Amino acid sequence: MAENDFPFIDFNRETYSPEDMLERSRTFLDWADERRSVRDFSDEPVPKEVMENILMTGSTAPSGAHKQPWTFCLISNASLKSKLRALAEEEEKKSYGGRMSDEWLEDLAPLGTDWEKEFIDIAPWIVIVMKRPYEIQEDGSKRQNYYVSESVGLASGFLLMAVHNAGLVALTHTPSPMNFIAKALERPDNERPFLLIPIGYPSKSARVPDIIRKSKSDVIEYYD
Ligand code: IYR
Repeated sequence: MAENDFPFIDFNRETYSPEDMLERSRTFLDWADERRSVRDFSDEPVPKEVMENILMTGSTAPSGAHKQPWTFCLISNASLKSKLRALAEEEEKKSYGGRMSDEWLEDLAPLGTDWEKEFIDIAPWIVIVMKRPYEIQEDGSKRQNYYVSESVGLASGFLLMAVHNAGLVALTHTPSPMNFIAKALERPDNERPFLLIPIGYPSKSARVPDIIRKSKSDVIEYYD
C-alpha cells in the first residue's frame, strides 16, 4: 500500500428523526447566529490547550484530496505580536490612505474599521492561518496541493466556530498585502499567509455594529 492510501472502514453515525433534526438544526442556527466578529479584546489569558483544541477543530475540515494544506502559527509572544502589529499597521495605513477604493472605504465605514490594529497587541493569542500551495518532499521536489484556498477557507470557518463554542471571540483580519507575515515568522517557501486571527475574550466595553444578516430568500435559490 502506498504511503497515502487509507483503508476503508465502516461508517456508522447516529442519525435523528426529522423532528429531532429540525430541533437540532434550529438550535445550532440560533447558536451560530450569536457569533460576531469582535475588534475589542481583553488581555485576559486563555489556556494554550484550549487554543490547540480550537486549531485541531479547524484541522478536521475537508480538504482537496485530503492534503490538509494548512499550518496554524499560534502566537502569544508579546514582542512578536508588537512586531506584527507595526508591520500590519504600516500596510493598512497605505491601504486606508489611498490603496482601497472610495467604494470599498464606504462599504467598511459602517463597520468602524481603520488602519489601527491595537487588537494584535492586546488579544492573548494571534493565529496566522498559512496555506500551503505545495509540499516539499524529502528529495526536495514539489508536490501540488488541490483547492488550497477552498480547503483553508473551510478550515478557518471550522476554527471560528470552535472559538465561538469556547465562549471566545475572534476577528478575521486580512492585512494586505500579507507577505510581511511569512517573512516575520520565517515560514518556509511553500507557505503563504491566509488570515490573521486574534482570539481571546471580548473586552468588557466591547461593542459590535448591529448588523442584519441576509434572509432565507436572499441567500437560498430553490430548485424543487
Ligand atoms: N484589511 C483591512 C480592511 C478590511 C477589509 C474588509 I473586506 C473587511 O471586512 C474589514 C476590513 C482591515 O482588516 O482593516
